[in-house]
Amino acid sequence: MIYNRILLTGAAGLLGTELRKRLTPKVKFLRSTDIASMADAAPNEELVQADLGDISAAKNLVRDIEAIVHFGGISKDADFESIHRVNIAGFHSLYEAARSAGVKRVVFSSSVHAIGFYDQTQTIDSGVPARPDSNYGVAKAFGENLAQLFWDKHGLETVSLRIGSCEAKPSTRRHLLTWLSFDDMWQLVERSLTVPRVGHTIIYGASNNRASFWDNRFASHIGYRPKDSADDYQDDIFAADPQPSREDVVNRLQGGIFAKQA
Ligand code: 15L
Repeated sequence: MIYNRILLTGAAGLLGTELRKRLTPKVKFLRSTDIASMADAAPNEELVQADLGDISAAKNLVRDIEAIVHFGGISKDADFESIHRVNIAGFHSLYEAARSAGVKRVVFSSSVHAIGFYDQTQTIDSGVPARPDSNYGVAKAFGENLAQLFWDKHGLETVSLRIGSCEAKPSTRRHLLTWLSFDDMWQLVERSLTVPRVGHTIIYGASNNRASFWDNRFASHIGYRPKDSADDYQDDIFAADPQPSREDVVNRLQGGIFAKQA
């Protein structure tokens, strides 16, 4: 790890909780933040309860920080006002504060929903235009563009991880394509904080799933080698859902249910 003073946003969430456990033994100092309360700070950890949509909070969060693992914000689709306040205006404030404070790198949890309108039969790399499937997806695409701007203009590096379905285990047909295990998610974050130069790199966050529709060749410099695979759960998933219909958006588009009209 080349960074020792890290801010983790979204620290009380499912992935944030996994990251807290794995980051604290690896860094000198971790500042963990979330809008929800967090318990049991490690000896090298500071807990700060804060709302990322409160644009005055960002300056305090990034003080003396070298890198940000940015997994915070609203984690599903919502009305545009809420998404705008937290995942667009809030994220912009965080980047502005980060740049002023001299933060070197951000690892940003982007999402499959930035490209959710691609069909599940299409193989795409990280150079394709965004095709967001929801307000949430629009904000993820915005976040990736923000990261690009701050790299091009200010030299602040970001790895945008287009995370598929990061859960303890895969349970649906779509997960056979999108699943990311917690261990592989951690490998992605650790690699993103270790590789000497990333500029702005977009990488798909999926385990080694045979049916995957994602091609990560533009991000090979990250050195990500997924160890897990949704294939190991295939028999149970096929048995539970023997005849999936392509009429159902969940089985047709990469973003699944997020692409369904509200
Ligand atoms: C996401 O981005 C969500 O945060 C998560 O809850 C899942 O819905 C995931 O996408 C997915 O599409 O499986």
